[in-house]
Amino acid sequence: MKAQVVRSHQREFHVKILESGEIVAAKALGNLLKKGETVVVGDFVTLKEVGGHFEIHGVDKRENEIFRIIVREQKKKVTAANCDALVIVSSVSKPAFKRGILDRFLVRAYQWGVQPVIVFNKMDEYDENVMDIEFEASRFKFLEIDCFEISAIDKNYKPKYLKKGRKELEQLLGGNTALFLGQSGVGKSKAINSLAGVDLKTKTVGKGGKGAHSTTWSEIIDVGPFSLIDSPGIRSFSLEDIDADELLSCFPDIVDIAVTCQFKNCKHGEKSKGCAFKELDPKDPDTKVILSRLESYLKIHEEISEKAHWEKNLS
Ligand SMILES: Nc1nc2c(ncn2[C@@H]2O[C@H](COP(=O)(O)OP(=O)(O)OP(=O)(O)O)[C@@H](O)[C@H]2O)c(=O)[nH]1
Ligand SMILES: [Mg+2]
Ligand SMILES: [Zn+2]
Repeated sequence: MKAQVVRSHQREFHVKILESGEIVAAKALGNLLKKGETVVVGDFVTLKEVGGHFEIHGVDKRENEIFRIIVREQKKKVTAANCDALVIVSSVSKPAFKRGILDRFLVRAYQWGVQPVIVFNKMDEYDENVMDIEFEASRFKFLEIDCFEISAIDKNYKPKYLKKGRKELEQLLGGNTALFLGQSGVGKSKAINSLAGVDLKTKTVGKGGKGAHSTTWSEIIDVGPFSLIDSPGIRSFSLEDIDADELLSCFPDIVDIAVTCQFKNCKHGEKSKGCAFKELDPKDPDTKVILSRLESYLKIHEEISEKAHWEKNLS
């Protein structure tokens, strides 16, 4: 029979039998995990009942994978599969909003091939003097990414700055399996609790505004109208496993302009001759948006190129 993995913990799994909706514990056949293959949350599997126990006998081809390459081991580590949407959560108060981090999560979304949406959380603590949510959301207009403003602790919070809030987010999630991603402490678990009406563990943000980890492994929460996957906050924002040449394709809004630069190998820097980004009309508000995305791109590009250089020097 067919089932979907809804929870994984080391070698133990919980799977949902598709036909009955029943959730049962199952073990994966040893050779399934030995071949370097993994069984992860979201996987559709073939389940067999053997002597009163359930065994996972095979994993279906995945629609997409949430993964990282462990550079040192040249290995791909998959943590979830078959996600319809990636909900990137950021906080507008504590931990402080960081534009660069949001852009880094977006790079991952494009690398994985999963449609991202952005949720600005903790709007009950929003302060216009600290950040400009309208500008931050406008940075994604050329990517056509939906942005939502919510408060995970106040269900009645109505959107004031963007057009979309909790109601629209729930609509978008309808029928989908969405993976929640974001820095530790931004309120992923809290938001899922609030959307799903369940009680996942959350933890108080420490004095420094740095979130303390409280989510340790992934599971799918079946809410009925939609399914949500919580994930531990990512501490390391390193994109070192992404190729410097591959990075541009993870900035679809930048690519369109970059291909019109005079020279194919244009670095898009201050002094780059014939660079299309320098031709943009400084009076056009869209220019500010594009240049701010370019800034992120250049920063990440420099970082991953340096890394490659450093590694080359070692060998
Ligand atoms: N004021 C306010 N606090 C919130 C909101 N959402 C979450 N919090 C608080 O922020 C803290 C962290 O929330 P969590 O949901 O545990 O954060 P997380 O993103 O799941 O963190 P990790 O599991 O560590 O990755 C908790 O103290 C929450 O109560 C919100 O909308 N407004
Ligand atoms: Mg959490
Ligand atoms: Zn250029």
